[in-house]
Amino acid sequence: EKSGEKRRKTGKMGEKRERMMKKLDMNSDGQLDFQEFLNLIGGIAVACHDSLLLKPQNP
Ligand SMILES: [Ca+2]
Repeated sequence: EKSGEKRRKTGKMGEKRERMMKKLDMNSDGQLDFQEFLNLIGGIAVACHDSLLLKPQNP
């Protein structure tokens, strides 16, 4: 029963994570190096920056 729970946990979540990894893992070594990590952070920063720009600076 415990192993079944573990399998369920790695199922959908693992798939989603794997897909994200493939997108971020540019040299396909299965892990994020510093440059790939920066791309992830950069993407988040751009998304935050865009959402900040949508807010009116002077109400
Ligand atoms: Ca990599």
